[in-house]
Amino acid sequence: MAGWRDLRLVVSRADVVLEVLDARDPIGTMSKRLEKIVSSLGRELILVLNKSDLVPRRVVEEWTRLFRGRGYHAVYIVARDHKGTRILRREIKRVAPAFPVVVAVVGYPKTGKSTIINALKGRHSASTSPIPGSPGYTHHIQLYRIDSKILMIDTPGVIPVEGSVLERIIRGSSPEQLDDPVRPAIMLIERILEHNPYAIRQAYGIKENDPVKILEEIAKKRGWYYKLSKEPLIEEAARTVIRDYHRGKIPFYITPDKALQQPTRS
Ligand SMILES: Nc1nc2c(ncn2[C@@H]2O[C@H](COP(=O)(O)OP(=O)(O)OP(=O)(O)O)[C@@H](O)[C@H]2O)c(=O)[nH]1
Ligand SMILES: [Mg+2]
Repeated sequence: MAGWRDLRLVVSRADVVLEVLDARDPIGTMSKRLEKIVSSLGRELILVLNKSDLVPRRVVEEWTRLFRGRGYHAVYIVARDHKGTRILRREIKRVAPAFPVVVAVVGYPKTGKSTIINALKGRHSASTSPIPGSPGYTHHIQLYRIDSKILMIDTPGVIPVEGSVLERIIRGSSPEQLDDPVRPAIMLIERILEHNPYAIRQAYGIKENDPVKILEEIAKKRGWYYKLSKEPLIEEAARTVIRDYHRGKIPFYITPDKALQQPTRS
């Protein structure tokens, strides 16, 4: 995982930065620190709300309006289905100070950065090359040619995950790497149920409301038990919940009015 210095280096190489947010939880996936770096270096910033297929259109439009009202450039897309890519490309060209423009795609893990680049590349050109003259982390960063006017930088794992304890745990490492997936999975389930009381029922057909019982039920349904004690293997169920959340299998999203009622997350 790279650090803030690497992020600064990436931003300094770009003219425009796309901050990729998860449309299900845009505030929870924003990085104030990234935005400070972008503005201190005088670069252009565009918020890209990705995965909007997982959110009703009126909600993602409300989010976009709210961000624009706060002075951001903002667009929403479904990178996976190549939806909204034309608008995004137009927005990039609108804010570009000069051409060819170099665009860094930055955001928390699994927000869809690489998918965005692939969607914009389309069938045209896949030619890539490392950024010339870059030391360390940025040496490995690839430059993608989108068209004759746009070059893009993909940045895997460049934002150190801040935000809530939950965000740090579920986005900081893959569910397979977590020593204790149960605690973050419980926090995640609580957060999901707070915003959609039916989410677990819809995703797994389980009617429980207690997070530990939910994990037990998931393990039982899949036949996951400890060999010796024959207790349900809730660790595996916990990993499944985190993975399903990233994949969008659990119906969950936050509306702007709810997010604005909540105190700023620490
Ligand atoms: N539902 C939905 N899923 C998406 C969308 N875009 C990307 N994904 C999925 O999100 C997951 C992560 O996508 P990536 O493009 O690998 O995300 P990334 O930000 O490059 O991830 P890292 O490089 O690991 O930080 C994949 O399973 C994608 O299929 C989208 O618009 N809608
Ligand atoms: Mg990636």
